[in-house]
Parts: sequence; C-alpha cells; structure tokens
Amino acid sequence: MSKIVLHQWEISPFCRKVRKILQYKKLNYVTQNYNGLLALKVSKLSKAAKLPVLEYAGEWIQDSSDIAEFLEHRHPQPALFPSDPQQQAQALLWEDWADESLYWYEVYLRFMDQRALQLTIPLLCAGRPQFEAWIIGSLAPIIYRQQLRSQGIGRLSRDRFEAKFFQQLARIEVVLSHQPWLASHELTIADIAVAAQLEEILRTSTLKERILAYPKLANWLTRMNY
Ligand SMILES: N[C@@H](CCC(=O)N[C@@H](CS)C(=O)NCC(=O)O)C(=O)O
Repeated sequence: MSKIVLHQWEISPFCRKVRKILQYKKLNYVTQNYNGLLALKVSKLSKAAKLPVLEYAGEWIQDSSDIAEFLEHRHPQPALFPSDPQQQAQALLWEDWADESLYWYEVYLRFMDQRALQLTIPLLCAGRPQFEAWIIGSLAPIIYRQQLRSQGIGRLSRDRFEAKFFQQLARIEVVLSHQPWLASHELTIADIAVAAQLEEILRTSTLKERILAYPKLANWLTRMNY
C-alpha cells in the first residue's frame, strides 16, 4: 500500500485523534506539518481549510470523524465502532461531544491563559523562523478569543469556566467508575476522541494536577497512552 500522509498541526487535538486512530490500528504513516506561516497553505488542502487531512492512496479525506470512518472501512480490525447498535450510538455521541464541546474547553485553556499561551505558540511555530512566532503569537490569541466569544464559552469568567469544566470531568469519573471504557466493554472511538482533547489540555494547561486527581480518569488516560 502506498504511503499514508497525515497533514497536521502536531498540537491540534483533532490531529492527535487521527494519530491515535492510526496507532491503534497499527498503520504506518508520515506527517506533514503546517507550523507557523505554512498554515496559509492549508486552504489549498481542504474546502473547510482545516486540519487534519489524510492522504491515503491518492484519496484526500478531511475531518477527523470522516477519517475515522474511512480507516474503519479499509482496516476494520481492531474496530473503533462497536457492532452493538446501542453501544455504537453511545460511542458516536461521545465522539461528537468531544469534538464539538470539549474542544472549546481545550481552546479556552490554551488561548485565554497567558502561561498556556507561552507553551502553545512555540509549539505552533516549531521549526519556523522567529518572526513567524511573533506574527502567530500576536494573531492567534485574537482569532481564537473571538471564536470563543462567538461560541459562548469565552464569555464565562475563569471561575465559572473551571466549575463547568470540572463538572464534566466528574461526570466522566462516574462513567469510568462503572465501566473500563466510555461507551463499551472495549476501547472505541469515544475513548480516542475524548482522550485526544484531554491529552492536549494536559499538555499546556496549568490545571494538570487537578485533572489527574480524578483516579479513574487518570487510570483511563494511562491506558489510552498505548
Ligand atoms: N471537525 C473537524 C475540526 C477540525 C478543526 O477544527 N481543526 C482546527 C485545528 S485544531 C483547525 O483547522 N482550525 C483552523 C481554522 O479553523 O481556521 C475535525 O474533526 O477534523
């Protein structure tokens, strides 16, 4: 089979989600990064001008959920989607929650926090000239804070935001107190989608210790580090 290329930002939780899928399915791949001002090239890769984009034997697939489905179809084992319809529905609902809701908590924790930003900008510009870090460091917080405000979560005070975030983690802790994985007796796309967001949060957030204080969640994150 020809090479699989993941076009990515290494720091994007959706790109991490795809890497976790590829690793889970034990598929060899290479990455192409769009750090710094190379980001301007992304609009040529996909209609949505977003990453990840997967290049697979001449096919180009955008959107992490579509990539998951595509890879499941071509490489069914190990499965990401449970065969039981109820568990499958639950797994897909978790995936959608991770992508559409938890993602914004990740963006808030990265772009509304000065210490997290100091870690984030060098990662976004790794390997690029210094002036690009200056440009991205000036523009990215403005763009993402605007998106957070439109989404709604960016209007919350830090205290209110943290209360809501930890409420969500407490709910995950309850689920993991009753079952080893989020949606089934086995690892599914639910676990990969949620872990990808939380792993990126842990990477740059100042809340790391408080997040890992949930014992079931911390244990599950260790198991997700396959
Ligand atoms: N639904 C898409 C979301 C991808 C996405 O939002 N990627 C972000 C990076 S984390 C992006 O490309 N942002 C650039 C932009 O919105 O212009 C997926 O699951 O792949």
